[in-house]
Amino acid sequence: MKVFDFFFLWVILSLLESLSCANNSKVVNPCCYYPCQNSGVCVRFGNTSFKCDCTHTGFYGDNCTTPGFGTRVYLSMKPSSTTVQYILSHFYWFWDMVNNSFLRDVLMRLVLTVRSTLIPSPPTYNTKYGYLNWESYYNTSYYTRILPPVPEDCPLPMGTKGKAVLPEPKVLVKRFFKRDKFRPDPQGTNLMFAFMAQHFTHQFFKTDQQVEGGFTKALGHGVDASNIYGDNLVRQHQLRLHVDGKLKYQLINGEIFPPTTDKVPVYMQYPKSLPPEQRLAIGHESFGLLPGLTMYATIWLREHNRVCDILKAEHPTWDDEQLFQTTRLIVIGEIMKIIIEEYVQQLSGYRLKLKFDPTLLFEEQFQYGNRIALEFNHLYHWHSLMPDSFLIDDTEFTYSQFLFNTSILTHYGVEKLVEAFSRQPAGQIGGGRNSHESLLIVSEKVIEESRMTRIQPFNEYRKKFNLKPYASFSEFTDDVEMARGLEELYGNIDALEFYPGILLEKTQPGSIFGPSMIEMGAPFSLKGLLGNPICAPDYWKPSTFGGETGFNIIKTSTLKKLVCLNTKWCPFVDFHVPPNEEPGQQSTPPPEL
Ligand code: ACD
Repeated sequence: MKVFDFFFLWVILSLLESLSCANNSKVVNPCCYYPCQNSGVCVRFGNTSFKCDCTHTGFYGDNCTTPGFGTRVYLSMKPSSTTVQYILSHFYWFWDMVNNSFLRDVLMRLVLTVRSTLIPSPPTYNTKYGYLNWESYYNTSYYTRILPPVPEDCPLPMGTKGKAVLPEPKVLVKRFFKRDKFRPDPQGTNLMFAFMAQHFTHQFFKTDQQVEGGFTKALGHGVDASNIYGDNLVRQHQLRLHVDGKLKYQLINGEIFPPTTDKVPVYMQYPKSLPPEQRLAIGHESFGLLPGLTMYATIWLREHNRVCDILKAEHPTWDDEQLFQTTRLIVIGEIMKIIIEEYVQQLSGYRLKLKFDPTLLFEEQFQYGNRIALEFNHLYHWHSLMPDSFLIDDTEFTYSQFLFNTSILTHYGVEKLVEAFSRQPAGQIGGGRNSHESLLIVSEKVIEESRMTRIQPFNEYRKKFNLKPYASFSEFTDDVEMARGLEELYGNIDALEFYPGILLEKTQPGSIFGPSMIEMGAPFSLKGLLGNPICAPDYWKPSTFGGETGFNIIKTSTLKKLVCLNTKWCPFVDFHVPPNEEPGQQSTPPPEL
């Protein structure tokens, strides 16, 4: 072949190749249409083909839309989630009866199993991998994902629907999240709850900001009390007294408070201007931010040391290590008891009395273990709980007076803070337009992160959690201005993002948030709580907790006991604002041990 012929052939081939590339670039990845329903898995074949894997979904057909016989029967009998919510939150007389009978256990077991089966276990996807693989399972530094990321090669940011450019996060939060006038939660949730939410969730939501891509620093993936003991062994040992299993502390007027960083030099995030004697050293490095968090840190520190004394009295031969480790397990159990029976109870608005009893699952198919999901982290951004200012003992604190002000705790003491936070209403979480201006930046960051991590549209999550996708923005919200604004910015309801979707959705009448928050939040929560190792049959027995005494501390734990067994006087304490009454009236002496 002559050089000229060779050159000619090369030009032709290059032309053909670039033509075929141009054609390929127009080929849309079929999985960008989210063609597989009912949890079917989309797998791309060749350029333009796909298959839905419907295995174990109960459906079959090209798009997993045809129910099998069993599924058809189940679906025809299954009440809608709205009906279930309605029944659970009405008919007092009926629930009074149920709560005092064996039916309480039957229904609680049903709640736990139905909710938990919606969470894949072992976990599946993560931000890097939209398909199953070993790395994704094995590398616990990732948050897991319930739905895979939007494929990288989709023509539009949310797949194939909506606008080519997503709305500016700043615009979204300013128009739809910003508070005009404080809207209290109609369920009566208070700041004691709001600070518990923040204190509790930061043990398992700890996004690694140093690296992009959905990573977490909270490797316990659940309730491990790392917010009290630190998220690594070095920090834990710095915080420990190494005597009788206890944590280090300082005494102020004879009362226990966390030590300061000049004595216990753990890394804490404080402004440079804060003097060393005001820098409290706590398990979680950011808990110096709010007096509500340092208050809870103090309560748990006192509780830990109180339980150590009880264990030591029964086990004088135990060394520091065994006292510490066993106390930690008891504290984890107490947290879970209070969270399920009081905190989730308050959120749910249910008349069914929720119960923390791991034995309910012993005869059921249930996988112990948990992996925190990125979607759970996003939906749990409940900053609208925060008020416009903080009222303590008739003094009003603005945000700038409140933030990083650790002297509020040491000046007023735990009792007065508990009383104040239990009396002050928190904001309604859902429905939008209820976030204090200074917190809008957090929502902005969540939206940015959700784009970087390519979280699928809100309607895809509605389907995943067995809810009907919204057909329009006016169905999604009754706020006409918001519906119009979202339509203009997103162009299509199927392109609405997950985070704005779950937080702006219209709330049920008299409810703290919309139905999607309950239907998506509950499975993550209950699987996360009951999947904790202490709930497994080999752990859930007296010996794990040092005997019946320790086991009973867990089984009888309440928020009121947690506070009042660790304070000089017993303030009004609840996750709910008090019924109309004069301040101070409900304060009582501490309960008996
Ligand atoms: C149910 C019970 C009621 C559920 C009500 C609301 C759920 C909504 C959001 C999540 C709520 C609380 C989260 C609490 C604990 C999280 C624990 C995570 C542990 C890793 O209807 O099922």
